[in-house]
Amino acid sequence: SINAAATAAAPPTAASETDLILKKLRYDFGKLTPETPRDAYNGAAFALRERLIDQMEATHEYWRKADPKFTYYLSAEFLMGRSMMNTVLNLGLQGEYAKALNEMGFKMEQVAEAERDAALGNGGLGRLAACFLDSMATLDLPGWGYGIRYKYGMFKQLVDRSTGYQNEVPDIWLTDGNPWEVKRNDVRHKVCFGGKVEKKDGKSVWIPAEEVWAVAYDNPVPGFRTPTCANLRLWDAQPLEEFDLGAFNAGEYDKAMLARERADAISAVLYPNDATPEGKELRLKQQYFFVTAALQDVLARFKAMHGTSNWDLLPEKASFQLNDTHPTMAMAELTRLLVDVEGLSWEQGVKLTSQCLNYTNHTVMPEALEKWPVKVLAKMLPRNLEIIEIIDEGWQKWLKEQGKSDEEIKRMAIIHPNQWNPDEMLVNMAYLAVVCANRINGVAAIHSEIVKDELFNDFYKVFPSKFQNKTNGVTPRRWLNFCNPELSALITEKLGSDNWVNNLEELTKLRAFATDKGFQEKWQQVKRQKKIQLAGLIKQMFGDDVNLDSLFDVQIKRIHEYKRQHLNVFSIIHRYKELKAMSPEQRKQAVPRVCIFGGKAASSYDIAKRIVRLINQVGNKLNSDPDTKDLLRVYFIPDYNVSLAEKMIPGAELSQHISTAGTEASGTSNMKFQMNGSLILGTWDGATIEIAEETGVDEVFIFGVRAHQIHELRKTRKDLKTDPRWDAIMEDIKGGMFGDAEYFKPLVDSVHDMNIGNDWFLLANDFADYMRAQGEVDAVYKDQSEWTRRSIMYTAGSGKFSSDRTVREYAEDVWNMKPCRPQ
Ligand code: DL6
Repeated sequence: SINAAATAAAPPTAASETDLILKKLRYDFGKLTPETPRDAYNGAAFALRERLIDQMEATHEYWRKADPKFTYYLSAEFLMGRSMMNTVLNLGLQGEYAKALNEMGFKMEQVAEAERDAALGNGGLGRLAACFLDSMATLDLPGWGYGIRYKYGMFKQLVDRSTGYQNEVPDIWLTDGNPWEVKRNDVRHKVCFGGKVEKKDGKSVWIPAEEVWAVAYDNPVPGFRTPTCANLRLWDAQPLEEFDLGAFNAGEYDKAMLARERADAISAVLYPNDATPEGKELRLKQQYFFVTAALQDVLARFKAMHGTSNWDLLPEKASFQLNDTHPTMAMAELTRLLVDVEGLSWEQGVKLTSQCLNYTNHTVMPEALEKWPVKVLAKMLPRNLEIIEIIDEGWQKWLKEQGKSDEEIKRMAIIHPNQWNPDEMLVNMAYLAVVCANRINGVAAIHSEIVKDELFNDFYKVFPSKFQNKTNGVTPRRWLNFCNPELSALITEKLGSDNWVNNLEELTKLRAFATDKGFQEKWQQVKRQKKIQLAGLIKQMFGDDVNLDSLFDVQIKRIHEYKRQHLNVFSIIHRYKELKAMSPEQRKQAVPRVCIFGGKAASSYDIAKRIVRLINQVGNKLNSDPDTKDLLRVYFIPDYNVSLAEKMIPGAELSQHISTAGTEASGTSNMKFQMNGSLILGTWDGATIEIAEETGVDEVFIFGVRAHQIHELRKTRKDLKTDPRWDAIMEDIKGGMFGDAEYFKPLVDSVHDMNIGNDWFLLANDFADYMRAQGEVDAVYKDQSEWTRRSIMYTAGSGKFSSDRTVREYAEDVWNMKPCRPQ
């Protein structure tokens, strides 16, 4: 709303933050004063962006001169969440911005709420990548992230309140503009697809059928209390020719736009991490697209610095971390670029590739370990396929020379028949990565053992020194300091400084105060405050007031059978029935609970969607039952994302991490909850085991079978005599206690009817011990002093789980690089 008189007013000079914000608002948005929080956000964000760009440019100028070794983090997902508060706080500008926004009539928190989440990730894997970037910048480690600038992020989850169904709609996150990125029109690389490979003078020459541009968008990543500002470079696909005028003039309008549409599709949407055949080709295209763009970019930088005759220097200057199998086409692509484009010998190309590339495995789920049909690769990336074939041939030959049996060689072949369809040959991308990578790691101690002993055991026996563990971590800036300022202030007051934000191990000093009554009281007051805020969110979303004396019990993560949200909801059903059977006097002794869930089910994951609906339907029944509603509530928070996590985690008193032992590679929300003093109800799985070791195994409510028992238990599951309470719950659901018995039948059958499902994730085996642990939770909660002591012990034990520690370990053991702080 520009009015003529106002526009004629003298433009503000950028002397103060207020002036800068108003100037941005005026010239970029045509507004003289911010009328809404979104206006204030626009002004503030674009003002901050200028500082970020200055800092990023200064960092890169410094690094160009200092020429340190770089690490490039290649990931199909970066779950960055919101940027404004992170920027303000990392740059140390909270005072200035709070004041400036106040002068305009806004609170900073309210303005921050106007930002949309950048949800370019499914869950833990993408969020880990975001935490690592924060830590790399904070530790002054020269590092860049590379990924895709998806036009549509992770889908928006809608939940129909009355029926409980999940629906998905696109997440159109860029409509209002994105102040946190800079388009680099001049930074672009050609990406080719399809066509054929021809032999010329004994060399393979790829004649592609389709070409697009990968155009760079830079997203500055500021470190905390350092001048270092790293970069996340995301690629957008653009057609080489915007539009075919010849076709247009001939009236073929669709054909005229075809190139644009095909390019658009590549960077259009982040796929949900399920295992559907649909879109497989497009997914491969996406993966190759960002991988080759990143590699070309790095090689161009290397050549600019070191020329074209110093290729042996490459491993001293560049290390790549491949985040799961998604970017593992890099193994063939770097060889292709070095050999076919730069003219290196095959031997040198392959050697440099394996010196520079490292692979992190994030899952043992076979469906998530990508395998590409040879047919698809032949059509889309014929030269890469040829390279993989040569690598595989050499690999098998080498294995033979090492005396491996035919059976072993068959098991370790990179290209092998599809287990379910022997006529189809597949390229096993994880095997390719393991064969070619310099280092391979899992993401928690138990997971790394499984990687060595089961998943890649044959390979581990061949090169044991390649394998490592790097237990995950999360950034304490976002996940404690920023999302829980109240607890952070209390910690800082007690420890006498806030050095812990950069050195989380300092939190161990809190152990000395865990039984101090005065400190416990202050700790409880903070938790109460955070519970009030979380209750406010429930009120805002559902219109309900919840009993603040209830135990706030939270399970937030992607919905998956292995994560076992259904085990949680089954136990809630049992609790409900117990409460119903109690007399009013007995009920007075019960510990009230508010059970809060959040998480998206992949759109084509049928059972996961049924779990979402069951949680909602249980909530619908329980929350309106006058006998129990003061003692037990269930809420499913729709569209769970990073900014909701920032609100839910600090308010939680208990969090559940109840995956079947050996299935959750690490988990990272468990670390965030621990930092915020939430107790954990969990299984012997992923990083929960290490959290228990750090906190004290007796402090954690831990239950269930161990990973090494799983194989045997699966074989004998059909003979298991199930707990009568379990049987009753199954009958209740099948009997329609929560409506739509037909709809819930497949879910119940999957864990209960051994003729139909097989309870692969062993819910029934763990049920009784889970109920025991739940009883222990209630008993400890009745003793608030003991509960608070444990809560302090959790935070005190969380130092290990800072991503600063994880990234430092990667830098030392994998990347072999040192910090380089701009002076
Ligand atoms: O390492 C980050 C994160 C772990 O904490 C989770 O336990 C694990 O499930 C997740 N893995 C994936 C891999 N998925 N795919 N596709 O998301 O990684």
